[in-house]
Amino acid sequence: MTTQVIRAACPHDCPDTCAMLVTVEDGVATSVKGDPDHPNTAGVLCTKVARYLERTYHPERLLYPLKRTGKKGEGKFQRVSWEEALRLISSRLRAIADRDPRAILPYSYAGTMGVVQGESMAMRFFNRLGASQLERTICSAAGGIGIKYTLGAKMGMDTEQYENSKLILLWGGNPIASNLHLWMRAQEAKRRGAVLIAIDPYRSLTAEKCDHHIPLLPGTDAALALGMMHLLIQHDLLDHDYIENYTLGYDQLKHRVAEWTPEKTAQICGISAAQVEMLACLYGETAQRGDPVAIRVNYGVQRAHGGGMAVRNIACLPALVGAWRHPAGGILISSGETYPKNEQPLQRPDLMPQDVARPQRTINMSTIGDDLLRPASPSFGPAIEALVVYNSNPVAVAPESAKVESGFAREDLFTVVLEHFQTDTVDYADIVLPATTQLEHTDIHASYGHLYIVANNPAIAPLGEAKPNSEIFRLLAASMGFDDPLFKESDDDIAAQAFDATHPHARQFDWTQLKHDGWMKLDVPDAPFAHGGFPTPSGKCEFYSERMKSDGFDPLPTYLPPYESIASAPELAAKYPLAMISPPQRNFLNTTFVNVKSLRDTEGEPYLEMHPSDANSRSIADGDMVRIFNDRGTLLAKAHVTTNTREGLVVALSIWWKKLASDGKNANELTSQRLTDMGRAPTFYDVLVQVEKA
Ligand SMILES: Nc1nc2c(c(=O)[nH]1)N[C@H]1C(S)=C(S)[C@@H](COP(=O)(O)OP(=O)(O)OC[C@H]3O[C@@H](n4cnc5c(=O)[nH]c(N)nc54)[C@H](O)[C@@H]3O)O[C@H]1N2
Ligand SMILES: Nc1nc2c(c(=O)[nH]1)N[C@H]1C(S)=C(S)[C@@H](COP(=O)(O)OP(=O)(O)OC[C@H]3O[C@@H](n4cnc5c(=O)[nH]c(N)nc54)[C@H](O)[C@@H]3O)O[C@H]1N2
Ligand SMILES: [Mo]
Repeated sequence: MTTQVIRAACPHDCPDTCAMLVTVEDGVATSVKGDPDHPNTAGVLCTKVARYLERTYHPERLLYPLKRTGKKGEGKFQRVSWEEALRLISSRLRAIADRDPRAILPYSYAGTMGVVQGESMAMRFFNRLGASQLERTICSAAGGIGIKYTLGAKMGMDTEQYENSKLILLWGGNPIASNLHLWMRAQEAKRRGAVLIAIDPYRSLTAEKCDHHIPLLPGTDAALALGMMHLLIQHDLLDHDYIENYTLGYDQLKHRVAEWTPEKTAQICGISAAQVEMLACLYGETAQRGDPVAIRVNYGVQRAHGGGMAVRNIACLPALVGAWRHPAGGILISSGETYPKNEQPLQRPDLMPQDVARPQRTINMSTIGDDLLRPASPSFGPAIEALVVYNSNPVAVAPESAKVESGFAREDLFTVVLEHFQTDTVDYADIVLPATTQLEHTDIHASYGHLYIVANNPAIAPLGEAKPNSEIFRLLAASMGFDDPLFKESDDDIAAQAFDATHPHARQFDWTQLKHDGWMKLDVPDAPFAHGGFPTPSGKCEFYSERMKSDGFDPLPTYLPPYESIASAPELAAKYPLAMISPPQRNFLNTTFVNVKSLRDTEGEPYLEMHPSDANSRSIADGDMVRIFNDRGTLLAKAHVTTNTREGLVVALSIWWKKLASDGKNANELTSQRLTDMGRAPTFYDVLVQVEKA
């Protein structure tokens, strides 16, 4: 028997991007473990990826190309050869491209976060084709823009430093579920005497374990940050020297936050003035003592109307108290832009045809429901005639499902899906192509949590006739007659170009070495903004932002209420009085892993958490089936009556495969396609519903 241990990377959409060790015996993977030597992974994998073999060797893996035989959505297919599948796809795409290639749309997100199996060969293909561009907004676009206005880039604290913090605000995130290795650092900090505070409308697994929980109303975080700034200034809990040297617009900010008294803040956030005081004073006083104060701001705050502004406001706090002076102080939303990614050579935007009669067209992935149903028009351009979906499950994850499904059900739409499993989206495909999993292909990974580049070596041969995405796009390019040499580059060639080794952060980057070592840390200073140096236009932390002004926003921190809330939409709230959020279940990763039985069994069935007073007034008992509805749709779930939610808030942990739910639906039946203030991102947690006993 031959036994090998292969260095690999977890590919999933999670800030932790774990370094993994895969044991292979006679060509079969027999164990997947966290690399004990990798400082972030520390030998620990989450419950989901610890089951990666169950997913890889799942009896329902797609192993052969398929062609549709039933109606769209029915999920009936017959096996075809790769030659036949490629011929069917290229002849159809060529016919559409001859009329207008912009009628073809790629739809992809972060099923794998790998550079090779993500947007490299695929983007070269779609750019060369002249297809519509996809605006990838579904997750982090609002906060990404918000943080950039204040700090200049998506970068910040090193997650490894959180264990040295003395106060950690976990703001709109549930790291026990979705950023496990940060939670491990937070627990270490707590053992060393730190105070942990969760700011979250819901008592999540994480909030339950923190010292304090501030259960504000969804979509009101921008107001809470304004109220904190008011108090920091009023009580003079400031670092005047830091403000003077490294920030812009303090006087205007001071003027702006004057009206944000604890009472006004509390009223908008649905909490008490004492809670606002406690939060601001703990933050300011800890910093005044010279102790590091840290904020981890996550995705929960971005999924409402004012999500961009909320992140922009929260990002002002560390500079006010001088938290950036310490490696263990500051804020992190994403470390993504610390990596010098080589997008130009990987994606080759220069291949896009320059045709004045057909200017480039961009489609927002978050409004795919509306856009698939839109006819051709001068402002929109051609109707979408073909979709090529990879690394994503839009039928389940995109908002306002009823529209998304009607779009995918169009008989005249040609849909190709590259997948591991027969997802809700695959059910609507004309052609299905089987993709390899992380154990079967090569890749290289950045992270949006830590600061390492992680290599993924293939551990086993592809199962069945599955192929890597990169290879599928190479084959599609060949069958479309694209013969440029860049479509012949291997996965190793692509990985070797992933990062710019002339950039100071990645001077040690060398793919051959990395494949052997498994991972390397970027070369960045411990306290990136200790002496200013913010990548903003002024080089300072911008309380006042000229760029925001020219982009049409208020240049100072402000509060934009949710689209759907009792305070901001009283007429709608009269019909649908309950706010609904649908954050991730611990044992699923978006919709990935929902079909892994052991993980699904842990989560049971779709349920709706509601407060006892909301349940009682509707005669709903724990365990009853309930109907959740609004103007966009209706969903069934089992009621869990619990004080983990606040009055007026219901929580539908997500994201279920629709076909695995009793009514064939999930929470996106109720979400809307309205977009955030910044970044044109979805407002998944800005939703009003009514609930009744089913
Ligand atoms: N297990 C698991 N891990 C994941 C994922 C997963 O699906 N499952 N998804 C991955 C992805 S794609 C992402 S983007 C990240 C997400 O990472 P996080 O943002 O840490 O993840 P969530 O678990 O969604 O936590 C969001 C929290 O925000 C709260 N929240 C909702 N609305 C508001 C609000 O208006 N204000 C505040 N302050 N809080 C609010 C929710 O109750 C929830 O507890 O996690 C990644 N990791
Ligand atoms: N209601 C509600 N909706 C949400 C959210 C929410 O909190 N609430 N969260 C939103 C967020 S943050 C995000 S990021 C999106 C996530 O949306 P998606 O990025 O679409 O994530 P998944 O649902 O996990 O689907 C990824 C798919 O990619 C496939 N895949 C994985 N690796 C590969 C590969 O190598 N090749 C190919 N071809 N396929 C592969 C997986 O099998 C899986 O079916 O959902 C959003 N939708
Ligand atoms: Mo996400």
